[in-house]
This record gives sequence, C-alpha cells and structure tokens, in this order.
Amino acid sequence: FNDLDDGIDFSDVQQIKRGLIASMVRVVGFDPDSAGPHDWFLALASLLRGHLSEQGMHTSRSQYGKDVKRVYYLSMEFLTGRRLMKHLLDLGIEPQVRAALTALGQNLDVVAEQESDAALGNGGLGRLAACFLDSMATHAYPGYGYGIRYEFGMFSQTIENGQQVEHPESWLQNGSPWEIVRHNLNYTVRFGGRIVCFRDEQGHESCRWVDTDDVIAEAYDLKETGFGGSIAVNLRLWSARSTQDFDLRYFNEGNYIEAVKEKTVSETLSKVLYPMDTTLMGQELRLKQEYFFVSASLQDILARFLKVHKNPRLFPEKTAIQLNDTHPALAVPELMRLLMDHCGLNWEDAWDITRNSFAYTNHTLLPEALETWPLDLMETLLPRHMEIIYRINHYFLQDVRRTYPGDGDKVRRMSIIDDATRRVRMAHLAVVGSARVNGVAALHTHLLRERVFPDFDRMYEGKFVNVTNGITQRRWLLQSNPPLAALVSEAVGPQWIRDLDRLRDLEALADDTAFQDRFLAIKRQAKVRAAALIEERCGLCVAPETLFDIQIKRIHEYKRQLLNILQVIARYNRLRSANAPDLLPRTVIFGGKAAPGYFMAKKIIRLINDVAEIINHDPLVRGRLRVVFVPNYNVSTAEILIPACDLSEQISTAGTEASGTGNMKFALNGALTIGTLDGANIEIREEVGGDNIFIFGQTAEEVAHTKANGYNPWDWVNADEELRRVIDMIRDGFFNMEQPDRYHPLINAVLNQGDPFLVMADFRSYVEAQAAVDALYLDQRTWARKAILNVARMGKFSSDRAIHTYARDIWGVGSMVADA
Ligand code: DL6
Repeated sequence: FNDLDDGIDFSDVQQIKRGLIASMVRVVGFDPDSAGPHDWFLALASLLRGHLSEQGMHTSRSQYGKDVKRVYYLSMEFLTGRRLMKHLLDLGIEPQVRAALTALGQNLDVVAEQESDAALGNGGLGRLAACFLDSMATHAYPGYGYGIRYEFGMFSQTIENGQQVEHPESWLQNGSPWEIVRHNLNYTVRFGGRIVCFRDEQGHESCRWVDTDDVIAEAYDLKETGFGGSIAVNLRLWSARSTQDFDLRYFNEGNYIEAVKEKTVSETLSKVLYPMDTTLMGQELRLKQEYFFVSASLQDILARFLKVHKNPRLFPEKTAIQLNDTHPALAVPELMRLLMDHCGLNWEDAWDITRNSFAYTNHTLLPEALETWPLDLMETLLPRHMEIIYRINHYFLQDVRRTYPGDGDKVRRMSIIDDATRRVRMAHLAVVGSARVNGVAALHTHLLRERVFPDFDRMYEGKFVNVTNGITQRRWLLQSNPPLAALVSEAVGPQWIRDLDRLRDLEALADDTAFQDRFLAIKRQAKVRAAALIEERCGLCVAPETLFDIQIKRIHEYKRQLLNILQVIARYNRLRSANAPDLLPRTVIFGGKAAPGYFMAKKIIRLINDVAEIINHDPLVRGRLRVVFVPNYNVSTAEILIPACDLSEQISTAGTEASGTGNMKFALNGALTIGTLDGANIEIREEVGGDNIFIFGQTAEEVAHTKANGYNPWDWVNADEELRRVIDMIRDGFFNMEQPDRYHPLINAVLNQGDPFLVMADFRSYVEAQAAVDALYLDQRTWARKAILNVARMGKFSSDRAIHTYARDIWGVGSMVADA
C-alpha cells in the first residue's frame, strides 16, 4: 500500500470530526451523543493509532528496502509519560484536532487529562530511554526499543500523616488505546531444566537445553513518533503469557485453583516494575524478568535479521544493540546461545559476532547498585547461560593472565565470577561482551575509568567513551512550556525544535528589557499554573510572586534532599529571630518517590512534611517561607513544575550522580541552578558560564580527600552554630512534638555513622550559595538576563546531540534522511 484510501486527511477539521465519530461508534462502542471526555480520549487515541501504525509501516518498509544497519535499545524501563499531546505536536495537528473536538462539544485539554502516565520506569534511566526514542525518530535513525509491558507501573504515592504510602499503579486498568497487540507474535522463553551436549564425528559439539519451564512472551507495540511525524520508531514491550491456560488434570477433577496456578505464576513475570532506583534488589523474579525480556527481544532481533540475511556472520554489520545499564546484560550469553545452539555456529564465530554487536551504558557509580546475581540461582534458572558465562570468563581470564602475567589479584578483581561471594558480576559481563562502554557525563566517565573499571580501562584501550546525556527539547520545552517555546521561536525561528544549538541566538536578547519582561511574564504564568496544581494536590496556597525553589527527583541519600531541608530550617530560624532580616520570600517545593523498602529515604520524606507543617502554620513566618511536598511525582507533574521553576536544586554529593537530566530540563526552561560540581552540572557550568549558576560544595576530588583524611561530621556541626541549632531542633523533636525521637535514627545514621554523603561538610557553603541566590533574585533584571543566557546555552544538552554521538561513535549507523 502507499496510502490507504479511507485514511483521514488530518489537516481537515471536518474529516477529523467524522473520523472521531466513526472511531467512537466502531472502536469504543459508545453513542457519541452521550460520550464523556474519557470516551473521546479513547476515540481520538484509537484514530491516531491507526495513523501511527501506517507511518510505522512506511518506516519499516523503507528500512528493509535500504537494508540499513539497525539499532536496538534494550531497556528495562521506558518512562514515556502521556502520549496524546506528544503525538499531536509531532504530527502538527493539534489545532485541527482541538477544533474538531470543540465542534463535538469537547475540550482537548480536558480530554488529554484522561490519559494515565505510562509509568514504566523509576527515574532518570527510564526517562532517558524515552528521550532517546524521540530523538531517533525525529532524526530518522533506524531505531527500535525493547522492554517489558509491566501491568503495574512503579507505584502511586500519597502522603498520609506526612509519610509516603504506596498504592498499585494500575495504569492499564482501562486498557491502553495506543497499543497494537500482537497475540501471534510470540516467543518461548525457557527457565530451569538441564543441558544435554553431543559431539558429532567431526568433534563438533552441540548442546540442547531440555526439560525447561516455559513462558510465552507476547508482543505489544507502541509507535514512537518523531517531530514532523513521518517516522515512527517501534517500541516493543513483552507481556508474559502462560504456555498452558489450564492444567486439564486438575480441571477435570474440579480443582479450578490448581488448574490455573501455573498460568498465574507464569504471568506474574510482567506484572510489576520493581520500584528500585539505585539499590540492588535480589529477588529471583527480577532476574527472571531480565532474562524474559532479553530472550524474547534477541529471538525477535535475530528472526528479523535472518529474514533478510542468511549469513549470521553479517549480524554486527547490520545490528547494534545498546544495553541500557546491566539489566539486559544476559543478552550477551543469550546471543551466544542462539548463535551456537540454533544457528550452529562454533564458539569463536559466535563470540566474534557477539562482542561486536553490543554496547553498554553504565548509569551509576554507587557500588551497591552494580548488579550481581548468586551463582546457585543462575545455575538453577539458566543452566545453559551459566555454562556460557563460565566459558566466556575462562577465555577472558586467559587474556588477563597473558596481559598481566603473575598478577593474581588482578585476575580476581576482573573476573566475571566473584569467587568470594559466589556471584556473577553483571557489569563485568557487559564490559567483556561489548565493543564500547559509555558513561553518561564527562565526570562520570572519568570516574568509571578511574574508580570502577580501572583494570578494564587499561586492558581495553579505547573501549570506554563518554556520551553526556541529553533531553528532548520537544517534550521539555515545546510540549511542556508552549508560551516560552513560542517566544523562543518568535525570537530565533523554529529551527531549535530539531537543532537545539540554534538557541544560541537568544544571547543577543539577554539584555533586551522588553524581551526580559516577556520572559518573566511567561515564568509567572507557569508559576500560577504550578500553584494551582499545588493547591489541588496539597490544599496549600502558594504565592507566584515568591521564588520557586524546586527539588524533584527520586528520594535518595546521595541526592541530599536532607541538605535542602536543613537549609530550609536554618532559614526558618533566621525568619523567627528577633532582628529577622527581610529575607526574600520563597516557596521550597519537593517531589519524588522513595523505594518502599528504603527506610532512610522514607524518613527524609516524613521530615520534609513535618517541617512543612510547622513552617507553613507559623504566623511569625508571614508567608515568607512555604514548604511543599508534591505527592506522586511523575512525568506529567514534571511538565507543570519544571516551567515554573526559578531555582533548580541539583545538590548531590560530588562524584555520586552519574549525570542528572532534570538539571538540563530546568535550565532549558529558564531556571538558574544551584548545584555541586557533580554529573552533568559540570558541563552545564561550562556552557552557561560560572556567573550564571550557583556552585557550592566540595568537588569529587575533595570529597575523596575529606573521606580519606578521617571525616568526622561532628567536627563540622560543632564548628557551625547555625547548623548545630538545626540538628538540635530535629533531635529534640521540634517538628514532631508528639513523637520527639522520630528522627533519632536519621540523625544517628548521618552523624554517628560517618555521613557518607557529606551533608554536614557542604552545609555552610550551600547556605552561602543560597544567600547569593536571594541577593540576585531581588534584582529581577539581572536574574532574567542570566536565566535567558541559561536557555540560550542549553544546545549541548539535547538528546539529539547524544543520539548523533551514539550513532556515529558507538553504533556506526546513519540517519535514513541522510541516506536518502
Ligand atoms: O543516565 C540517566 C540517569 C542519570 O542521569 C542519573 O544521574 C542516574 O542516577 C540514573 N541512574 C539510574 C540508576 N539505574 N540503575 N542502575 O537510574 O541514570
């Protein structure tokens, strides 16, 4: 087909209106006269899905036609958020659809609100994957995403009595109108069993994996549009289905529970997304999930390849597979297995293909987050893979011994198997099995090479590279901040939408007072909108005239929400003192989820809420300080809060945050950053200039030095009167009189157990940086100038730049547009 005869011309409002009515009747099955906004959302999404599917087919045909090298992005998480407005923007049909809905008595904004966030991710890593799909589609790279269709997203968060309460995130409760369900596209994924190997007369060994417990992986496709809408990248998510619906032996006996037990157990595989962030979860189910999606994806990738190429040796020439962290690292032995046991290749050829097909992105420096799995568990669940891993390790260690003769320590350190703990080091497997390994910001890559993988870095010259993260300006400016996007387009033209470096031209307007006024008015408008959200979710009135100071991200000790709230308490004390300075009024906004089992993170949430309760009700404060914890932070919430931000809090201990991407989103929306020299903050400072960012705290090197020299947090507390008072208040139960010892575990963990994230050491310089913020904000002209310069200098932080770099330096693929 070229174009379908009954396809709709989306530039024509009448045709859209007719299409919507037809979709309402034929797909949703509801009478248009009595349909509500949710029904219209379903009708519109179904209508668009047909169109996107058509685009997807054109894209796929053209990829087959040109026999291009393809890129597969394997990720346990894709934090895509809502899709409706994104698709309308990409296709350029928002005004027409709005008009068609208006003609039907509906409001597009209300209809769009009906959609649930696809919360298929924990945080940065998952959102990065979503931004990358957008950039691949926009710039016509032959990309393809693979992940899991979790029935329940992370969890939805409420705050009750100041504490986080988790609820199931049943985002698929009403189905998803965007999915294209492919019941017939499925693969068997096997677990357990045993291995039987044979040797033929020529001595060629082949192995079979038998007596396995099988699960079916069923494909659900989502079309990810790029800007312009002509290309759609496929995101294939796997759902687990049992190989048998009923065990007839039990069924015939009338034991219906036992008859479906096997089905229930198998299908739990794709039920939940583990609410982990950077802490390793040891559950067997998590390992099974990892293998489940890796196996289905690789079978699918190989099948697609073999449809066109008969010779498996061409695989790396036609395929690049990106491992988004180690979660999909089992792809290495899985590809070996498929090539040897299914395609009949020998070890050497299979290994050559494998190590030239993969690349691995590391997203964390925290040692506790580096995945390892118990040998016993792996041997039971994946016996064939363990054999392959042992053999990979055997040849790899031979190489190590050859390169460093007599260095037994190095062999032990580098081994894929940790003999002491009897665990498989997934990061070592990923490094050995990949052609390239990348960190996600310059400092992160440097620390990876120096601290996490120094032996590997020395042994494999050129394997470790940096690709600093990026964000899509289409989602994080065009879609989430239409007034600022319009102002920017008016000033520098609309090309920034595809080429963010074009923002540079805004520099010339940074001193233009008329432009500054418009810029500030837009910021104020966004703050009014955020204030409405806060009122609705928290029942709290906040004033848009105050400085909006925002820290939204996962709650974690290394991200140091604690440092922020300590500073808030110090500010509160100043406001209450007899000779209170006339401090700048501020609204300090927090948001983020803590992993349900992460005790300290949950305590920090509670402390923030307890402090908020006291401050917000203290008449002495007179509205000069408000503290808000916005519950259930997710992509849609970020889309409202980020445009409203004046001050972006990026305050992790230097050397702990791999990159951060929120830092980029805020600056792109005209916030100034207060931050440490950590992750991508360093590169943000390089771009925007040291005068246009508030940097404080110890550098990564200083942190290492402080720790090496016997850091004692008490020394810092005792030397700082203001800090001492803050700590005393928390310890004495000032914010929680009803249970004064509530924060003793927190204080104890920080002060008596070494303060691993140097909260006390960085407190004073943080407070000083905050004072500089106050002073500058009083001068709105200078503030606006700096904020405009931040926007103008964000070009580097587009995910387009990141994707172009991956394509050129890691994947060796070209854009289909350039190929044309
Ligand atoms: O690379 C994306 C994002 C970084 O910006 C954050 O700094 C980093 O914390 C995050 N890492 C994770 C950890 N997951 N694992 N493993 O989400 O990645």
